[in-house]
Amino acid sequence: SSPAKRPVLFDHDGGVDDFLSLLLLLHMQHVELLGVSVTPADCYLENALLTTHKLLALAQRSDVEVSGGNYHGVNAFSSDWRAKPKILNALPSMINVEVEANAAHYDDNTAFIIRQLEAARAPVTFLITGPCSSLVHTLGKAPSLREKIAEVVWMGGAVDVIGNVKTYNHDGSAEWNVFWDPISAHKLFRSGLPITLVPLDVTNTVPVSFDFLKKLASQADYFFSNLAGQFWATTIDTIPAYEYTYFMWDVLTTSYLAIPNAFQLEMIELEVAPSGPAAGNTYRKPGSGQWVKTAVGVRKEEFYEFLFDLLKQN
Ligand code: AGV
Ligand code: CA
Repeated sequence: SSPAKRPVLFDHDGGVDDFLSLLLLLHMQHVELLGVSVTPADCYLENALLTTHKLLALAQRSDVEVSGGNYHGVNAFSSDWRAKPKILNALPSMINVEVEANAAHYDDNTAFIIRQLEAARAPVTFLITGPCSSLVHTLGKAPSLREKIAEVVWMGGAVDVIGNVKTYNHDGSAEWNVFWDPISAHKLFRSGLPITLVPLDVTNTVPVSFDFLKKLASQADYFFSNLAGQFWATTIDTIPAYEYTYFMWDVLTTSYLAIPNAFQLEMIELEVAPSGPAAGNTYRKPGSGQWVKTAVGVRKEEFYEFLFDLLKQN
């Protein structure tokens, strides 16, 4: 008999690498994807729900339930970034994929997450590749369900490196997923949940390079290698276009579920600035008691090999 699969709830925010993460999850042998929740942060929800349903249909997993959120963080992503992933729905491999008529239906993802956690037979891994608001609001409504969560794996933060927020009245110390809703991040760190954080400290070491894309294209006879290559190609025209800044943020975080041993991890006492010029900054605070398992390094070759292998799928 095959070993038990690890149940996973996935909460993403509709960026190109969020969808690449979904694509990986759908092909990980030891993952049982229970449901997908979309937080309307680095996306526009209608487009993100549509892309989510199309990818599920392509992987023949239309049985996986999807829900969208209706909470908007205090620090909005720019509309240029949010609109950009709509291009995914126009790609030749995506545009004619049929989905249910009600696919672009707005829902309350906290009710959805409650339903999913209640139904889960074993504690779930809660993977987040956007802001953590949906999980925090869900547990605010149903605190006892934290017992159904085995681990929170979150792409977020910048601990010993500078952040990627560049905006008015901000000192640049924060990473965007935390900055969007720093209050929720502040609560998450106080929740006592076991958190594994994948911050910019480690994602900065894995940019999306032309060498990587060339090698991926050499195996483009596999449908999902081809599709992933198309997705990554859309990120080359990032905003601003003269400064290519795309990294394997969410893809690295998702890969952690399959290749945890490729990561160097450190238990760190962290804190989040909930407001002010450093809002969303995740920093070391000895004595805070908020121990977070933090990814500080990854064996890059192992990670890239894993991706090439996993994407050999038709
Ligand atoms: O900060 C990284 C997070 C990841 O979850 N997102 C993008 C990834 O999905 C925000 C972000 C930072 N820089 C960006 C971002 C950029 N240049 N374009 C779009 N989103
Ligand atoms: Ca994201």
